[in-house]
Amino acid sequence: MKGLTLWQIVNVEGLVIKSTGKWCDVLADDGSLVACQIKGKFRMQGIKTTNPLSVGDRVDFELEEDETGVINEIHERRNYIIRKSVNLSKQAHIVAANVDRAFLIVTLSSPPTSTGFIDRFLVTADAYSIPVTIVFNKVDIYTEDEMEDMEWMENMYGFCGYETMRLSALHGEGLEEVEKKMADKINMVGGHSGVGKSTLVNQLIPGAEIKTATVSDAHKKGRHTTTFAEMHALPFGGWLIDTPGIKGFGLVDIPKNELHHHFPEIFRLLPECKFHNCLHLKEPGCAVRKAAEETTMPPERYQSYLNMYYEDEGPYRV
Ligand SMILES: Nc1nc2c(ncn2[C@@H]2O[C@H](COP(=O)(O)OP(=O)(O)O)[C@@H](O)[C@H]2O)c(=O)[nH]1
Ligand SMILES: [Mg+2]
Ligand SMILES: [Zn+2]
Repeated sequence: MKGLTLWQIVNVEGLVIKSTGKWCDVLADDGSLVACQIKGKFRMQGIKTTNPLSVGDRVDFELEEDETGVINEIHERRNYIIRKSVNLSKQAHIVAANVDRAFLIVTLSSPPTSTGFIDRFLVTADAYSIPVTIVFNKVDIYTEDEMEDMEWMENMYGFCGYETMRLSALHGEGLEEVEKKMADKINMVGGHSGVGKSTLVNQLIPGAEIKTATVSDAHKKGRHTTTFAEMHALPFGGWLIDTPGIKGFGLVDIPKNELHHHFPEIFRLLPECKFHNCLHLKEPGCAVRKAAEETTMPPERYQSYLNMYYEDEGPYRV
């Protein structure tokens, strides 16, 4: 903390870029990196969490004489992603907070990504209030048929209001557009295994895969854990959340009668349905069913909605 004496420091503000339980790395607003601990109890309403804070959190802390920090305030979150443990139903783990955008990496082949998976991802992201950009990767290897399928998906998701991009992470084509979108924001990347997430991350941050010890490691006791998310600084500004082994958001509770809120093109037709509480199933005068039948909205998306509504027990998982 250059230029400040201890008694002048009441609260320093910063961003949590790594959190492994008790200790975390906080990038203070003056640019210094401080290993911080949490003081006292932080509780979230409604859920019990195994970790009180996560990467992406903005915090206030006080600097101690040994140059570590003590966190005394976690700022209100714009959004946060939680992961519920399977066996302890009430326990949840906060994976990341204040995420600005998710990039869903999709491939038409090797491996193919189903629209069912894409739609589930979009629904859960929307439930978290996280905007999504759909990135079609490996465009360098697509056949003519696959290019046509991609164009069809671009049109469909474009109609719904989603932004799409084309990328060849391996060769760097389309990379600049992704970088522009990520700059100065907190970003995350999702998608099936094998679609090119690691390849993209390595293009964005050369050497990102090489894990280096950071300040909080020196204060940590016990075994190193790799299940916590980290934030990598993007060389062009902004952050990339690296969540080991995560392809989506995990579980999210969406009441069945609210599922249609998370299909933007369905939800915007609701005022035209005969009943204000129409769920677009068998109701008479449903504008959504009519639009799907007349293909003035993508019937595939309506089918996806029905699949999720009828087949999924919920909570939803991607
Ligand atoms: N042809 C081609 N191959 C790619 C591209 N991006 C990634 N790959 C390859 O796809 C495979 C899986 O990539 P990886 O980044 O490990 O995927 P992840 O499982 O999502 O992290 C690797 O063999 C990559 O070289 C691309 O744009 N074009
Ligand atoms: Mg990978
Ligand atoms: Zn309806």
